[in-house]
Amino acid sequence: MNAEFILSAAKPEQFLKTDLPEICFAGRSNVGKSSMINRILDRKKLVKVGNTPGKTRLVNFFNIDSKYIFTDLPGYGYAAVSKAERASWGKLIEYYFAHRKNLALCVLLLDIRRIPNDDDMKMMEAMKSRNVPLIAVLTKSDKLSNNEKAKQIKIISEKIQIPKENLIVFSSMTGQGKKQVWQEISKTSIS
Ligand SMILES: Nc1nc2c(ncn2[C@@H]2O[C@H](COP(=O)(O)OP(=O)(O)OP(=O)(O)O)[C@@H](O)[C@H]2O)c(=O)[nH]1
Ligand SMILES: [Mg+2]
Repeated sequence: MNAEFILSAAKPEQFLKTDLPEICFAGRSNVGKSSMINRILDRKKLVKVGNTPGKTRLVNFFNIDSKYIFTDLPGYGYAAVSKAERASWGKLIEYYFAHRKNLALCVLLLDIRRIPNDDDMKMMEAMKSRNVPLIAVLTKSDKLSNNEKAKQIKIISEKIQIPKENLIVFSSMTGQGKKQVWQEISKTSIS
């Protein structure tokens, strides 16, 4: 599979112009968005992975086999971000979900170890405001024991009101969940 970085956008005018079905990845800063994209494409360094949270500040567009566009959205909830930056992030995201015509699938990433917070719930609402499928992916599953995982899956499922069976448990380290993610992606189309 050919995966290629196309462009980074700091403002809506710079968003990629395309008719391909687009899959967006969003979640808290440091949740593992960039790592997930690398992992499902089997490309170690296609997307920069940060040691410092808040690494991805721009909307990054990738062309996947001229079949899909993957969009890595900038993370939210990073404390050391100025008010102005937060506001510009908000505008960018709002615009993205309001106007992205080719949006075909939203992927909400949640750290399996955390209870989704207000920011996560707001992101989910933004995604739901569009009538496109939404999948919730619980990242960093390698960090928990099976017991702890089961507990967290239940808590998160109740909080975000998505049945447990529909949550995708994922690890960029082990590749767990990769197949399920591709199953969802391959169902996408733009109506
Ligand atoms: N153990 C483990 N670590 C992970 C996993 N996914 C990501 N990480 C680590 O978590 C940190 C953040 O990962 P990124 O992929 O940069 O996260 P991001 O969501 O893109 O972060 P921002 O771009 O800052 O919003 C990095 O140190 C990754 O190596 C995972 O599945 N398992
Ligand atoms: Mg990132």
